Amino acid sequence: MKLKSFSVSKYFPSKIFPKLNRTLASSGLEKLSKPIFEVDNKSTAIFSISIKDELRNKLKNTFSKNLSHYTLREQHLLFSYQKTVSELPSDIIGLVRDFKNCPNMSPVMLLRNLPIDDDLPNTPCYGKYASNKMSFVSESCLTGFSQLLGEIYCHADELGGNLIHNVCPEKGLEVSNTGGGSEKQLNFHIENAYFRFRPDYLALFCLRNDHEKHALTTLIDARDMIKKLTDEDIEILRQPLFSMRTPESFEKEYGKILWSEPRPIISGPSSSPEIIMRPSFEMKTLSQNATRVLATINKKILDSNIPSHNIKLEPGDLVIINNRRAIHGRSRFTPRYDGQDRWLQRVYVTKDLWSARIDEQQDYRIIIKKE
Ligand SMILES: O=C(O)CCC(=O)C(=O)O
Ligand SMILES: [Fe+2]
Repeated sequence: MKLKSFSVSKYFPSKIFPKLNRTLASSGLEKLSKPIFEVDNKSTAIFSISIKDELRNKLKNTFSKNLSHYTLREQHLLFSYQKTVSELPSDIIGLVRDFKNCPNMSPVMLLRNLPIDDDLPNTPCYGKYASNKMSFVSESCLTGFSQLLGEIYCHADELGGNLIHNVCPEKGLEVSNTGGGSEKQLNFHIENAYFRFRPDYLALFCLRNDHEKHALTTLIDARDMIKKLTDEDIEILRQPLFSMRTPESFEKEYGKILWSEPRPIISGPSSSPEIIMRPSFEMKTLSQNATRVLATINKKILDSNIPSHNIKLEPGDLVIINNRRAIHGRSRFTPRYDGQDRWLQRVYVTKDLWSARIDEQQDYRIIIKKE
């Protein structure tokens, strides 16, 4: 059998990813007669891996043995983590580690054709438990892969303090700027810009798409954004002139709107900038120049001058977004509320829970810090 040569440089042109020249440990691939995944790197913003049916079936078999509902949290997380590490070929684990560590790599990773549960119940309400879901294949994929990147956590004050958020259209929230919205597009944002402790990644696993398959998850790479702005505009974005509003999903619990201390929108090296941004109506600007630059960005996004990328999530797709390096959103779609609506499951991932701790904290994965 001819060995398939497999090196990262094949997938990442050296011009774009100069630091990535590690040849993947081919241990997983060279023993196989046919590859069990395929890599597609047409875009520098999204790095996509398609899992072949053979590996999907193996994962499904293993994950269907995870009988811990995610309310039995640590059992569930330990099972999915350990099985993900032991069932995946080292090449895929290597790519996820590169995604985590390499500042030049794509900010978004898409894993396709992962297993989902055979018997899915009706799509639940936004943020509510799917209490009649009796197997945990989707949750295991979501938490297993996410834990290759760090620790999964949630906020006590958001969506009932659940570790896994069911992101589904909810009656009455159609035009809201939340995960429960549908009829209005969800504007570009990072997750939890209001907080100092923010997720490094958010992971979304698709169980159902919308009936008409119109919903698109939208993404902008921060590198693409600053390439399209003048030095003068970027200098303004680097100043702490932008205050972030509490996400709507928290405001119900807080009973009021809060604003963060002023933050810069862009920080760090220009080749790998960090971005903190919400839609304009969820940010207060502290100078006229700051207001003007935001208007410029919004116009450039509308005119497609700043490139955005769309992913039509299919059941079994897992998208992991680096929340420091990309902004994301969602196009509009029409819900039917017939039990078969769009259904994503979401987790927040941090590289380290340490900076979220406060004296009153009871549970290290459930954050109660309000700033
Ligand atoms: O529905 C989507 O595709 C994205 C939703 C989103 O922004 C989120 O859950 O944080
Ligand atoms: Fe989001």
